[in-house]
Amino acid sequence: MQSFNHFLREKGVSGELRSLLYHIARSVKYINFSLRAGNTGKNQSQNASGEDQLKLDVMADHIIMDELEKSELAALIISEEQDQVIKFPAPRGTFSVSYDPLDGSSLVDANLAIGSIFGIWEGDQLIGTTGRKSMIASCYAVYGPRVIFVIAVKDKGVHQFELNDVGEFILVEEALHIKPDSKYFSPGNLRATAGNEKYLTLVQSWIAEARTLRYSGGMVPDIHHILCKSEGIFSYPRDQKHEHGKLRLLFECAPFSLVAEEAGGTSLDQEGMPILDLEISDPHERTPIFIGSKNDVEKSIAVLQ
Ligand code: AHM
Ligand code: MG
Repeated sequence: MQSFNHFLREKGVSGELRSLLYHIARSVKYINFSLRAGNTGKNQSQNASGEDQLKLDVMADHIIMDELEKSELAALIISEEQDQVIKFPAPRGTFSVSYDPLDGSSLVDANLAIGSIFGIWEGDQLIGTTGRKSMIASCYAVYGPRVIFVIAVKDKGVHQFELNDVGEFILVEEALHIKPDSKYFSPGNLRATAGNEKYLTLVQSWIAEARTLRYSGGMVPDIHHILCKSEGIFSYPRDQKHEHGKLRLLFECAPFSLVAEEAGGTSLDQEGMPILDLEISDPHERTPIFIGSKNDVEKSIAVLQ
């Protein structure tokens, strides 16, 4: 039984990064409690992208913000639920954290699995950099029947932890791996097939190959499924109304792209550019994403050109 702090210390992860991850993990425990006990209703407010917020979206955002402030390790944070970046006054650390406090909140009423996603960046400048240059770690939590916490550290792999009954995250699987070819598919934004024959052809080819469909409508459990089974592809292309798709570069796509690459998979935009090489021009910018088994993702992009 190894706690994540002990495990990461053995892997040579710095004390500062472990401490930041400890605070993130603490916020995950409080969010998990709020999900079980809190009010699942609407908040009568909208986030930076003009989407309706649940009370739980706002609560999760505040829990993370407070915990990151207490850590004194983050210089700057930016949340999917807030318009502006927040710069913490001194004493503060050298990391920036981008996060989606409650991804898949439209699934809360249906009681499907949802998650939180975090990107950890070096320095206090996100605009103008790329995930490849500045992201040093990312992590996500899956709130399902069990609470799972997955951490990717640059050049140190992807590792899965599970919350036990006494509130500790214990290692359950080391060095998660994504194989190059897969028999699963998780086709997001199928609405795009209405205006994009190439995406229709791609989805039909997955059906013709008799692949197994695994799609829940939540990016976190859908991509976590790929990590668990060591194979799969998740897609979320642009459509006529949304020229950059729906999913956000800083809060969702870049953190998961580090996870995918560290596990031996890949993550590309619709033109085949690695998501980790996209330059950040706006905190709330979006990008189409194709992520998972390397050969599947590359073949998919070829079909879409
Ligand atoms: P959210 O951050 O507002 O919850 O939106 C992100 C979620 C993803 O988890 C999921 O892949 C996607 O929205 C599904 O959206 P849609 O059903 O509109 O295609
Ligand atoms: Mg989200």
